[in-house]
Amino acid sequence: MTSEQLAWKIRRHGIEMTHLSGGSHIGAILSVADIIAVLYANILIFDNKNPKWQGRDRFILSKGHAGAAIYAALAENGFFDVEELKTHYANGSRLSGHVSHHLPGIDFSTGSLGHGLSVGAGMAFAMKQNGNTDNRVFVVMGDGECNEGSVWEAAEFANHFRLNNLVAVVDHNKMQSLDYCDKTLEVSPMAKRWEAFGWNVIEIDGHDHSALKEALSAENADKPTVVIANTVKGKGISFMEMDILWHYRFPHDGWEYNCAVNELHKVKPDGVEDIYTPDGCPETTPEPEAGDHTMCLTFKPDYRMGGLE
Ligand SMILES: Cc1ncc(C[n+]2csc(CCOP(=O)(O)OP(=O)(O)O)c2C)c(N)n1
Ligand SMILES: [Mg+2]
Repeated sequence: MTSEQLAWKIRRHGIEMTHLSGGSHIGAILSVADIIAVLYANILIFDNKNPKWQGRDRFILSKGHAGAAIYAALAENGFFDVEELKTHYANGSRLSGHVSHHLPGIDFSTGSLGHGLSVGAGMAFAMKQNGNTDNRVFVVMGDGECNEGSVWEAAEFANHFRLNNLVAVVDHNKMQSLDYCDKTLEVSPMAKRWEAFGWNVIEIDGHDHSALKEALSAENADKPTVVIANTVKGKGISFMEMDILWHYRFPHDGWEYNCAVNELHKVKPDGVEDIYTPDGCPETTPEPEAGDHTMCLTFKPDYRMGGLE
C-alpha cells in the first residue's frame, strides 16, 4: 500500500471511528494522518506477525489522543483485524480512546502528554548501549504538547548523549485543545527552540509525502533529529480545517458525517476501497449554522470517555 493510500484510509477510519463512538480528536487524527502513513508505508522496520521482534524500529505516538490514527495504520498493516476498529472507545475494547500498549504493535501507552520523548530517548539510549546500529526510535508529538517541561528535559538528554538514532516529529498545526498554541502558551519559534537544544532540525510541509519521506530518512552523524512538520488541524475535511471545534466534537449523524465522507471520496486514490460507505453518502446540504455552532459535546450512552479528556 502506498503512503497516499494509507493516509486516505487513516482519514476514512478516523471519521468512522469517532462517528461511531462519539469519540473526540478527529482534528488531531486528520492532522497527523500523513505523518503516520509515511512512517508505516515507507520508514519503519516492523514485522506484523512478530510485533515484539527485537529488530524492529520503535514508534511512540506521544500525542496519544490521536490514537485512532495509529490503530488504523496498524490494522491496515495486518497487526489485527480492520473490523476491530469499530470497537474504538467501547467498553472492554483494546482500542481505548488514548493509545494502549495492550494492542500488538504499540510500544508505549500514551495520552498523558509530555512523556513520549523521555521514553523514546531512553529507548534510543538503550539501543546505543546494546550496540544496535540497525534501528531507530521515532516519537510523534503535538506542538501544544511541547508546553510540557518534560519534553525539554528529554531534549537535553538526547543532545547530551548524541542520540542520532532518535527522530522526533512535531505535528505543528499551531493549535491545541481550546485555542491556538501561541495564545495559550507561546511555542514559537519552534525550530529555533530545538536548534538551541542542540538538535538537527528539518522543517517541512507535514502533508507533503515526498518531503516527509526525505526528512524521516535523513541521517545525522551525532545529533538527534526533529522534523517540524507544518500541518493543518483537521486536514482534508474543509469545515474541520483549523476550526478548534473539531478538537473535541465528533462527526454527528446527518450533514457532518455525510459531507466529511463525501469530501474524502472526491480525493480517493485509485485502488482504495471504502469498506463503510463504498459509494459515499447521500448529498446533504450543510445546515446554515455550519461553522458557527459552539462546542457541543454529546455523549453516546454505551460508550465511556466519549468527550473531554
Ligand atoms: C498532561 C496532559 N494535559 C492535558 C491533556 C488534555 N489534552 C488532550 S489533547 C490536548 C491538546 C494537545 O494539543 P497538541 O499537542 O497541539 O495536539 P494536537 O491535537 O493539536 O495535534 C490536551 C491539552 C492531556 N492529554 N495530557
Ligand atoms: Mg497542535
